[in-house]
Amino acid sequence: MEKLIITAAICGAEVTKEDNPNLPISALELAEAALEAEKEGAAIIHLHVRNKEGRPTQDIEYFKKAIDAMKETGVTAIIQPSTGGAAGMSWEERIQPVNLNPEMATLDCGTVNFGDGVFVNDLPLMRRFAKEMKERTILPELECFDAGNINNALQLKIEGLLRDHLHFDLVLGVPGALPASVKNLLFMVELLPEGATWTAAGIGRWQLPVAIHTILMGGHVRVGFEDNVYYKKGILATSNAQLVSRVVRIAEETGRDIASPSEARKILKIRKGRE
Ligand code: KMH
Ligand code: ZN
Repeated sequence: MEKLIITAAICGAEVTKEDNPNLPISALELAEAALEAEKEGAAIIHLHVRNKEGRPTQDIEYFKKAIDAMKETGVTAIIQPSTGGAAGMSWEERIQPVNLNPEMATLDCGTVNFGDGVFVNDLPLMRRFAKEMKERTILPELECFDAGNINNALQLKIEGLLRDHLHFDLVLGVPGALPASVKNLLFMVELLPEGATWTAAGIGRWQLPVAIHTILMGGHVRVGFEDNVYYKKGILATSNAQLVSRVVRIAEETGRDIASPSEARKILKIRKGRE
């Protein structure tokens, strides 16, 4: 099996310090959390940023500050800004971090209910984001919250808006989208095109079971506070790194080695063919 790429989704847009006081929010906290997660085995940092009030923002200046702080702290992991932001944001607001030319960024592949809100990703929005990422050689992580989202991603491929290598993130358990279960994970994986790589993320109490099944199935794993703030029932996680290190332990017990950031770049064919 391919080495396991672990993504740490360290902050997200929805959780708050009230949910877990260990949530990193400022640029410095994000940088420290990213470095700690990388030291434990994360090869990708999925990044959201917050403004001074702690609310989600897609302001490029906040992304720049956080990414600069990460680089200064010594983070070498792939930094993957979100272009999803929070439900209700305009596409103009969401697309901003792409202008920093990251190696990767998320590309959300369909409109879904998201809790009480609606997370809008119609095809014209998806085309616009995909085109921008293709021109800049940014690898999109094709975020799929429901089975039909995979087909939307494949539509972009048919239209020539994606480069050769496709990488998906299957997010299971968002309230309003596809619930998390092993059956649904298998169902989604079977819809993926040959040669694609994939990560899976389970929301809330599903983070661990989705990770365990994904390790055995040959996919890659996303954990972190964006999706889940607990270590186990009733016990908050002390850090994103703690959630990463548990995945590393489980993977090692099953004989699956962990990909370093540079190995992850090779597996995902990041920037291949650039220049
Ligand atoms: N916060 C969600 C509404 C992404 O990062 O691209 C969207 C999200 C997906 O987190
Ligand atoms: Zn996100």
